[in-house]
Amino acid sequence: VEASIPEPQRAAWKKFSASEFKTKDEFEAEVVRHIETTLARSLFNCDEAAAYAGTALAFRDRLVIEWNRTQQQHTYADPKRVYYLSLEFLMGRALDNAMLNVGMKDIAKEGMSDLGFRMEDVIAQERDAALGNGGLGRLAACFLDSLATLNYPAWGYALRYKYGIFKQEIVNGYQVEVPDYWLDFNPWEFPRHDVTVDIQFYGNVRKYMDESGKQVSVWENGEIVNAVAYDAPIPGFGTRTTNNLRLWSSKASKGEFDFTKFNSGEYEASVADQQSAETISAVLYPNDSLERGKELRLKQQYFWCAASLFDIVRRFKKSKKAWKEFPNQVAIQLNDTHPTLAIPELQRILIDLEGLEWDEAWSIVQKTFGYTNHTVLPEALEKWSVPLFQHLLPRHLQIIYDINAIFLHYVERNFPKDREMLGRVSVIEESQPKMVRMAYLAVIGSHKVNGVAELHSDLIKTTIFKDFVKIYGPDKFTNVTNGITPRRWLHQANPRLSELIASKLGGYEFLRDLTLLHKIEAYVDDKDFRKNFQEIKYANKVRLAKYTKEVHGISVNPSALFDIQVKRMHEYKRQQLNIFGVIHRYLEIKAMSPEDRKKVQPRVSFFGGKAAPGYWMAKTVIHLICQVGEVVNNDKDIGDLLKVVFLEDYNVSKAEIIVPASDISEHISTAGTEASGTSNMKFVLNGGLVIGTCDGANIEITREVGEDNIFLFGVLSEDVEDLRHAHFYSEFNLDPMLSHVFETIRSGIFGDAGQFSALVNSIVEHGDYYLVSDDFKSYIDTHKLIDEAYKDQETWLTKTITSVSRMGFFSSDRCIDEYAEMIWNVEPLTPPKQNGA
Ligand code: NBY
Repeated sequence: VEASIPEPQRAAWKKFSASEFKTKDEFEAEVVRHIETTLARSLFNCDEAAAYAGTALAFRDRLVIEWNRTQQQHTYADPKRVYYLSLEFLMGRALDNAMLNVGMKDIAKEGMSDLGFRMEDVIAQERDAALGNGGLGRLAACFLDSLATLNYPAWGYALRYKYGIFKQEIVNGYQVEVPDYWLDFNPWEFPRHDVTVDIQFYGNVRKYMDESGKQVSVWENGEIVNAVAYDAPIPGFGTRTTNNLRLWSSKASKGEFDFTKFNSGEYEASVADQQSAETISAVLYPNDSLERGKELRLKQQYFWCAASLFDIVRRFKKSKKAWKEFPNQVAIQLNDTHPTLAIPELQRILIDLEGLEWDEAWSIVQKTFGYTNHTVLPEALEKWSVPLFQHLLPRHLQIIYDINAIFLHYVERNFPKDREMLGRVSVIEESQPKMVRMAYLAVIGSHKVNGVAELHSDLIKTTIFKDFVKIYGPDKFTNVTNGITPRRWLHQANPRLSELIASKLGGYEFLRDLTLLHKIEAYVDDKDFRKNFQEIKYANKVRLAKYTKEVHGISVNPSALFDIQVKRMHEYKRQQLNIFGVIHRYLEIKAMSPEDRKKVQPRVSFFGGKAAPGYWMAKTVIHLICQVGEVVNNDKDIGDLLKVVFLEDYNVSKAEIIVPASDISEHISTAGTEASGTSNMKFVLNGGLVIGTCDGANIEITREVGEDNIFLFGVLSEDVEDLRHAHFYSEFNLDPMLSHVFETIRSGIFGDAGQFSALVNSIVEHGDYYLVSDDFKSYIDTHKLIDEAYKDQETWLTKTITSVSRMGFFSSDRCIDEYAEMIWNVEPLTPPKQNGA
């Protein structure tokens, strides 16, 4: 490539090519230059926002240099690449992460102080990039961090939503949703106005025979929307590799205006067309577990899949390799079923546009895709109505019917005795209207399907994909237990703990190989280490207490046991079980003599999480938590013995304050419903213990840390079906403690009881689907054990240190290496040494 550029120009470029700041002075010079010239501000009007912008731009320059270098290296070496297709990337803030990954935070901190600012305040100026709902989106973000850190040539593809997940305000104890317009100032993205793709919708399919007698399909007419690429650099930790996250933004295809309309006097109409095109990437759907079948959502999915595949295919074609090499150059991972349209889209590109035969194309498709399932909840499985599909994507519907016909034919030949099977496994559900089952299409079009924790991966094989295991054999299905990046979730969120660990392990290598943590188990009896460890936990609790006071006006005692449940609000996650437990605790304390109260272990119960805007039951639970807080926090009998806090607008940056401050965190889903959970890992890694059910990754956490270091309770997943059944067919006996809780709610002390009746009735009258009544007693008993255990601070400390030292397995680096080996078949591409390039 370089040889094509004449020597004099090459020399000039080399001479003036941008370089990275290396010293504090150079850093300050860059910040001041950016503030004065890029932002056109000065010493006299430089506030914290400007200091943030200057710092971000200085680091961005560094990132861009390595980003360009990485992409050039990848273009030149042309290795097999991984493409992670996810409609969500819950990235949080970028600056702190960039400073730590590049390794210049200390220098920057001193530089900022010279310029009159505190780094924490500067970092806090950044808005979260909140392009996700919850665990699925955050997992994608952790994966990008690991992919770059491990030097895998990888790209993420998503949508550039104008509005991320809504901001949650609590007004009079109710959730109110406020739009999150986050793009006012975003130094981390680079518009690529030259990288665009035209995306087609609607229209019709014309079929004809060409000269050779081959049947040809042409998708014609309809509407064109333009996709514009926006790129963000993803730096690895302690490596020069800087990967790319490409976000697509939608735009009217004829540029600013439709000039025919414009010239014929339809100015408003032409602007309206433009806005309708821009609507496609306007907003992230805020449902984390319910598919609502909205046309705009399907449009988003196709827009994003088509743009990404066009881009991937364009890159592949530059290498001039034969099509059969495609799966050796490209691995595409589908993060849940949201990108399943990529399967028929690639088939369409290969047969309609590139002229491949069906079978050859289909074999390429199957080898290219892998599909990760994140849920077994029936209401979360994506289905699209056939008439909607026909209208929006007529050619894709034909291709899906063909895929299905060939598949069903295969099933029929191999399972001639099981006639029912055809209806069960068909991609088309024979309902009114007919529906396309996206998960089945994803299974059929991929070479591997994985669940996200052992139990979950077992469950998908025995429930939703049972028939597919018979059809394809068990090897198509595998497990990759989720992980988290220790860079953000230890080093960044808990710098003092990271430093303490580094002081014992002789450096920060554990952040690149988290299994090294096992070596700190040797210090579990070391007096100084224990003291420091405990002191850091206390300081993190003080930080959360301060935040709680400042933001919510509630004083909490940092010496109390901090009990935290933060995650999306959902009946299956059972925040209702938690708040019923809190009410029970309150009633118990109220009933005690002053003498007995002295023996009570003081607690603060923290909750946080967003409810999907249309999910009334989840909103009711938020309201109950807030109302219970009002009563308990103002009850003079109770004082510091119990506080209840609902932390508003839980998000990634708040998690970085909340997670390191727990003594106990709650992961209490009905067994078999939480695919993995990932915050459970974050809490334990930061020196907290878990109360949890035998569900998702709790089971593997138990295996790693040992049964003595976790508080498990509740029914097992294999018993859930029978218990549900029993609620309808035998007498429904409520535990007297739970009855008392319900009576108290009905008494109206937490406000108008009417608003909580649907919640209580879902248990006492409508079958208690999530088994709150079955698990209530063992939940309460387990909290008693926790109170007792916490009183013995020495033993508690031993449990937490031991647990931290055994969390090495849960790094997303381990997880990404497993994907690379078992699913993608890709190798890392090591960057050149700093000066040997
Ligand atoms: O994915 C979560 C699982 O509940 C959790 O157990 C797991 O640890 C995590 C990572 O594997 N799933 C999740 O967060 N799902 C969503 O956010 C989501 C978002 C959108 C839709 C469905 C689910 N949707 O249908 O639009």
